[in-house]
Amino acid sequence: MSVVTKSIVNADAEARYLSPGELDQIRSFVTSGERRLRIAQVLTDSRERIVKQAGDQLFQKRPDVVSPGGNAYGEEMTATCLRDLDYYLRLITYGVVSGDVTPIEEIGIVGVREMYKSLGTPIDAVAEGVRAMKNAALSLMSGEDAAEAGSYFDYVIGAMS
Ligand SMILES: CCC1=C(C)/C(=C/C2=NC(=C\c3[nH]c(/C=C4\NC(=O)[C@H](C)[C@H]4CC)c(C)c3CCC(=O)O)/C(CCC(=O)O)=C2C)NC1=O
Repeated sequence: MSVVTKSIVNADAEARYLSPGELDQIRSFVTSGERRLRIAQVLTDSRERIVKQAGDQLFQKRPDVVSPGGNAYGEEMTATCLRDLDYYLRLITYGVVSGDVTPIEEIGIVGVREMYKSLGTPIDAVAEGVRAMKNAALSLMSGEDAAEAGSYFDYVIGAMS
C-alpha cells in the first residue's frame, strides 16, 4: 500500500481528517515522486543490459549453478534463471514507483524460500544475482537516485539472506 492509501485507511477507520504527521509523510512521498519515476524509467529502459550483466557476473562467481548438476545448467534453465532476475528487477520498479516494498514482498518474497527450496534452486545464488543487478543498475545513476534505488535491491537481498 502506498503511504497515501495507508493514511486514508487509517484516518477513515477513526473518521478523522489526515493528521499533520500523515500529511508530512504524503508530502515527502509526492516531492520524491519525480526522482522515483526517473529511477523506474532507468531500470525499465536498461532492463536487458542490467539482467545480462548480472547473469554474467553471477555465473562467473558461481560457476556451480551453470555446471552439470547445477540448477541453472543448460540453455533452457539458464534462461529461466535470467527470467527470475528480470522478475525481481520488475518488482523492484513497482516498489520504487509506490515508494514502498509491499508490492515486492507480496509478489516475490512471501513464500520464496519454500519455493526455491522445492525447485532445488540455491537462494543464496539468487540473492547474489540480485546483488549483481544492483551493481549494474546503480552504475547508471547518480548519488541520490542510486541511494534510493539501492534500498529496494537491498530489501530483496536481505529477504533472501
Ligand atoms: C514474479 C514472481 C515470480 C517468481 C519470483 C517466480 C520464480 C520461479 N522460478 C522458477 C524456476 C526456476 N528458477 C531458476 C533460477 C535460478 N537457478 C539458479 O541456479 C540460479 C541461482 C537462479 C537464477 C538467478 C531456475 C533454473 C528455474 C527452473 C528450475 C527447474 O525447472 O528445475 C519457477 C518454477 C516455474 C517456472 O519454471 O517458471 C518459479 C515460479 N515465478 C514468479 O511468478
